[in-house]
Amino acid sequence: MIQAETIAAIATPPGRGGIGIIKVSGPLSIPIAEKIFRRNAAGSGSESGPVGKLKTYRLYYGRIVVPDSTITLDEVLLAVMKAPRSYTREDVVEIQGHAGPAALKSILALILEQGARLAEPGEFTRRAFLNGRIDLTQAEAVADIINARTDAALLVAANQVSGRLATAIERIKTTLVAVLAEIEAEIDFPEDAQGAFDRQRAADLLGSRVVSPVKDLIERYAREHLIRDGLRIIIVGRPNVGKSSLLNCLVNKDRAIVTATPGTTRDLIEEELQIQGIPVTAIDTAGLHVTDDPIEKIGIARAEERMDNADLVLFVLDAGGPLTGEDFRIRTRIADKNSIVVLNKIDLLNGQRSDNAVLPIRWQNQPFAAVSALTGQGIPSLKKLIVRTAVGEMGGRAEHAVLPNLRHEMALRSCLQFLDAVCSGIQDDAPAELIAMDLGESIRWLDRITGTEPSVDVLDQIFSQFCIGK
Ligand SMILES: Nc1nc2c(ncn2[C@@H]2O[C@H](COP(=O)(O)OP(=O)(O)OP(=O)(O)O)[C@@H](O)[C@H]2O)c(=O)[nH]1
Ligand SMILES: [Mg+2]
Repeated sequence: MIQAETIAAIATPPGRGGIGIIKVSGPLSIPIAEKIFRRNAAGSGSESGPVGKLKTYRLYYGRIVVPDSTITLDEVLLAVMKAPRSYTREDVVEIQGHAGPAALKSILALILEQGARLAEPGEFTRRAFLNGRIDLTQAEAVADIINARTDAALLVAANQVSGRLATAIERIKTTLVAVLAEIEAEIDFPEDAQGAFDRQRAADLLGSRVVSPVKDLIERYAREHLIRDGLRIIIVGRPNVGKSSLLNCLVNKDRAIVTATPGTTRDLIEEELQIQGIPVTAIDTAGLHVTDDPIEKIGIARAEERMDNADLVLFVLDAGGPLTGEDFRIRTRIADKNSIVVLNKIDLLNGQRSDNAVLPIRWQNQPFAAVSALTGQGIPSLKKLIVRTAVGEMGGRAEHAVLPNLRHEMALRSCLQFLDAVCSGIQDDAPAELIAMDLGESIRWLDRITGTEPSVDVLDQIFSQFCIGK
């Protein structure tokens, strides 16, 4: 399904850099390159052969020129990758030029003038999918590689690009298709196929080769999706308990201003860190309390707003003094949130009181950590607790390297519903036609994961998350 239109885009991030790359894909890519590329230095002798004669997968040195003029836009390296052996399976031309805000844009503009159009986000990868080079899970993994924030996330994505998830899905599907074939034989040729569909055997096969691997995948999503999607934690507490100090301690740098004056932090401060390979976004907030200060009020409103879409709340208390009414109010505010009580400043206790003696009894059966943001005491345990509270105990993680995303997980759940129907149909001796229908539905849900017959909506949704030029 080769597309008629030729698309082009700058594939490297904006800004200044050593080199930048422009990608062109489609039927016009080679003719356009022929018009604008010259394989010689400016002012030197004759022009070399047409670009169509260039060998595929080789870099050629030359210039980008404005056709019918003496204007040279840039000195470049150019590569031609001929269909079908290219990223999109179409003719692809890649031009490496100097990366500056103006340089690449002027080459791109020239290419567009010659009949290409600007590529949409993810359109190169979309073509790779539409032309059958990769399945949908592999296309999604390309975006995951680009977005990976930690080594563990990258490992998962890289494995998915090679098709590990698609292979796992195909394996499950093979069993389903075999069982469906047996049922259909019984439906179509009831006399000949006597005994072809052994219900007990089918039930066993579905249980071990289909239902349990599907459940495994769903469970893996639940346990490990944060490796890819990241974890958002928000640090809250009344003024001066050491929230900003805690943020600095977690990210290991002097990021937020810390002073002995309550009300130091007014805005949200966001920093990235990683804990056990999980990308974590930590947000420090303004101390929550009743105040007339208009700036603080805005800060507090922002903190409250962010609290609602955080995965985990770190509720900080000050071990240097008794709990206050403010602490109790915040405690009520976050009652329905996934939270950890962090008792800070335990260095002030001097071993006089036990760490959590200051906590009322009923607070104690929730995740709790005693730390000192000043000395770093207790921070490693807090980090472990953060992961445990957010994800539970993680298994082998990235080594499994098959990790469904939310879209896959939803399809797997639907598949599982039909599988349940199939299994109870077999048990209750339901008519073969009914069982076959449910089997067919369960197969269709698996097909949606790899994208055998995807809807345009699904494709738009997936590829719009890409950047332009990929
Ligand atoms: N002894 C001791 N002092 C700490 C510790 N953590 C923070 N402090 C001190 O407590 C004071 C307040 O710290 P911040 O980190 O600014 O507190 P905050 O909760 O961000 O305060 P606001 O932004 O005003 O809400 C500073 O003087 C810190 O040095 C700790 O673990 N031990
Ligand atoms: Mg602060």
